[in-house]
Order: sequence, then structure tokens, then C-alpha cells
Amino acid sequence: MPGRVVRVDRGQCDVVTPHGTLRADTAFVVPRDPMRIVCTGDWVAVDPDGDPQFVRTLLPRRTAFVRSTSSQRSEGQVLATNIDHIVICLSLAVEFDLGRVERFLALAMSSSSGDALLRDDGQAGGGAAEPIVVLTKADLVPDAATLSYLVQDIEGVAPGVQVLTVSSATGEGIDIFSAVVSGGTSVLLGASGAGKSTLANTLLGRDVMEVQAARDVDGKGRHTTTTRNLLVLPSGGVLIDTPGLRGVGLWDAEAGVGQVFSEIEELAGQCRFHDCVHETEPGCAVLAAIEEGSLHERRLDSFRKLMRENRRIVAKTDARVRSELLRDWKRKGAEGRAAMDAKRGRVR
Ligand SMILES: Nc1nc2c(ncn2[C@@H]2O[C@H](COP(=O)(O)OP(=O)(O)O)[C@@H](O)[C@H]2O)c(=O)[nH]1
Ligand SMILES: [Mg+2]
Ligand SMILES: [Zn+2]
Repeated sequence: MPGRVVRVDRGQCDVVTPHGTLRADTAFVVPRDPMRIVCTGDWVAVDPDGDPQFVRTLLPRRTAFVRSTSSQRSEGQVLATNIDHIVICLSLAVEFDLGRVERFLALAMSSSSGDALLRDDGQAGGGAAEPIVVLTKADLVPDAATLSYLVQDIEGVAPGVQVLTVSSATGEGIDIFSAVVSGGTSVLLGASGAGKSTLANTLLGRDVMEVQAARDVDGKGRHTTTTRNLLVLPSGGVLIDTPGLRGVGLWDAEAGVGQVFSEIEELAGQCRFHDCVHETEPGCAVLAAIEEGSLHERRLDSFRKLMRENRRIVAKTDARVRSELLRDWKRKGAEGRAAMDAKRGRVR
């Protein structure tokens, strides 16, 4: 019997089937690979009448949002699957961390590739999920001009991405957001306290998800949502609420990083040298853009940082890339020594 996983809880999951919601044991599909752990949003096949009931098969995924859990262990963690919209929630009540937004976007834009799709044929999924940035708690912004500047800040780091402002307190922007998520499955991501669960409750029209106490004045919030939950919205669409994420490490996100920084990639195409690394090369279009103020230096730094981080993560799992990095590093080392010698007037 087919079903969709709406909640996962240590070895068990809740599955919605044509015959109602049932609790199924995942013992049959317990994998070694963390990418193959049953996740909220998964489509599965369950025994129609076992006692207890078991998930028999985990079906290939169309899309998956994956992060790496910690840079030390470097394991991928699948947060939601078969999603159409990735909603990055940011509170307008706290200062934006633009690097974090870029990081979320890079992961979102990589949601249709990688091992998490469980495809043996190596094919990509059916197109990446669409990222959306939702700025929450708009009621806490004193005036429209400030709000518009804040929106521009985000638009500057999210080329081509829709940016919405909402307030669960006043209802502002909820109709537009509701229309956006009315098609397909959406996942709410973002820091704890961003207002995700409140937003889910607002769309549901009733309090289903637990919301944190309002006494939390710093806006950071505590960790309350402990299990992910898939909710069917009355206005159409399916919503997955997630607990707050402290860190989101990149995971197999090179294409995503390129897309998030598309203006840098475009500029790079105009550099005089095709292998320009935009540091000191003559005729560098990227450095020229920084010089004339059309590209922020923070943006280039962030791009470099995320590219490096992604390569490091990939290197840990991919021996080929690792050896490439090593060779690169050795060559650089040799070049560095040669330059040093040249300075000192030595010849090798
Ligand atoms: N002023 C205001 N506060 C909000 C809004 N949405 C959520 N909050 C508050 O923000 C805190 C965190 O909300 P919660 O939904 O638990 O955030 P989550 O951790 O992202 O799920 C709670 O105290 C909410 O009452 C809003 O639109 N305006
Ligand atoms: Mg929550
Ligand atoms: Zn360049």
C-alpha cells in the first residue's frame, strides 16, 4: 500500500495511506547510508495488514533538501523530501546573517541532485525545488521605508529568488504566501524563533505546531519543534515544518553555489583570462565590479568561502577530488617556494 511519511520518530514513522494514518516500523529499510533514512515527505510502500506494520520500500525521491551535519563527521542529513518549494524563513526582528541566507539558497538550489534522491540510474530528479525567502514578523518593522531596505538587502543576495514579507500577527502578506505554497509540498526552514511554526499555524487556521514562549526577547528562541511534521493546508498544498537549524553545512552544492552567485559567474565570463581567480589578474571583470561598487566585496568573500567549504565536504567523501586538492596544494606549495627562492635570488 502506498503512503507518505508525515512524521519520523526513532525507528517508527507515521504514514498517511488511502486507509488513514498508520504507524509503521522502519526496521526493513534501516540503511547504513544516512541518505537512505526514512524522512518526512518520503513516499513509501507499507504492508497493508501487518501487525506491527512495516515500511517495505522507500521510493526514489524527486527532490531532497540535504545539509551536512557537522564539518568533522561530514555526514549528509536529509531534512525533507519530495518538496516543490523551499521556504527560507528569516525574522525581520533580528539582524540578517546574509552568509547564512546564501548558504541556505545554495543548498536549496542543489535539491534535485545527489545521492539523497535514491536513484540508481544516476538521473537527476524532476527539477530542483524552488527557493523562496520569507521575511517574518513584518509587524515589528517600524515603517515601510525600512522594510523596503531590508527586502533589498535580501534581494541583493538572492538573484532571481522571490522575497516575501509576512506577519502572522497582523496577517500581512499571508494571502500571497498561502497562494505560493498552495501547489505541491513546501518545507519551512530557518533558525529557531524565526516564526515557522506560527506561520504554519496561521495557514492551518488552528494551533497544531508548538510555538515558543513570547517572553523570549532576543528573538533567538528556544528549540521547541522536536519532530518534523507534514501538514495538509486547508487552502491547498502540503507544508513541512522543521525544528530550528543551528548550522547548515553545505552538502554537494557546487551547482547551487554557482547559481546563488550568478552575477559573479557572469562577471567571471568577462575576465581577460579564462582561469582568472579574481585576485590580482589584469583585466579581471570581478575586481573591476568591486572597484566601481556594483559588486560588494562581502559577496565575493562569501562566494569563495562557500566554494571552498563545498570542495572540502566533497573531498571528504570523494577520493578523486581529494587527490586533486592534494595535487593542487602541492603545486601551490612548490610554486610558493620557487617564488620565495626567486625573491632571494636563488635559482633551482
Ligand atoms: N511580533 C510577531 N511575533 C511573531 C510572529 N510570528 C511568530 N512570532 C513569535 O516568535 C516566536 C517564535 O515563533 P515560532 O513559531 O515558535 O518560531 P519557530 O522556532 O521558527 O517555529 C514566538 O514567540 C512567536 O509568538 C509575527 O508575525 N510577529
Ligand atoms: Mg517551530
Ligand atoms: Zn577575474
